[in-house]
Amino acid sequence: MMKGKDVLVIVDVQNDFCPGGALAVSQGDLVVPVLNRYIRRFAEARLPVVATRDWHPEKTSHFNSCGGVWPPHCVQGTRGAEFHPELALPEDAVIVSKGMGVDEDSYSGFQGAGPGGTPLADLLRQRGAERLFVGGLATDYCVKQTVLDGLKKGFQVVLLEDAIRGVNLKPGDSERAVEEMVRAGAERKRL
Ligand code: VGL
Ligand code: ZN
Repeated sequence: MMKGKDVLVIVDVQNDFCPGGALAVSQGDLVVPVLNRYIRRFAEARLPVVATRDWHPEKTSHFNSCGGVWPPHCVQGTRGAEFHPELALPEDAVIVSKGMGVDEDSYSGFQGAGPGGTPLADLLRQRGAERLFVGGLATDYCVKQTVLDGLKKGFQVVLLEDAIRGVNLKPGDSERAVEEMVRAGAERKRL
């Protein structure tokens, strides 16, 4: 099932996207126990774990307070921007931050950077990644864009279907997002 060149990519499992948060995704917290099982498997196999985070400044055109569509969320340094407290990230998980600009949406983890400002694609290539296992929040935004970019950049992608939840601004957005990812070449998988 997993092999040497696999990397687990956990997208934006942050308090603000979970129930009670500023941009809560319905049942967003339910991805946590599923992802924790993948984290354990990857850690036992000594395979890398990457966690992306939405990491916004206080003022950004991404927020409805500045002309965007979203209520302010995941502001750098706030509790809402922290990873869900039960997400059991390994010590050596690579954290990738995105959405730091004042004039960008940056839904894709591939628009983000890790330690030293290294872009996600470079971090993955440095680790020999060939296949990405992707789960997290939100299906119809950051998960979708991260999966589509990963495929464009030549990675195989396994979409962890029971470890994703969507915003669904319009009913059905998440289902359509999954279809789009599969059409683009993602493989779907459940625990
Ligand atoms: C996201 C909406 C706004 C996401 C981030 O992580 O999917 N969605 N910012
Ligand atoms: Zn955001």
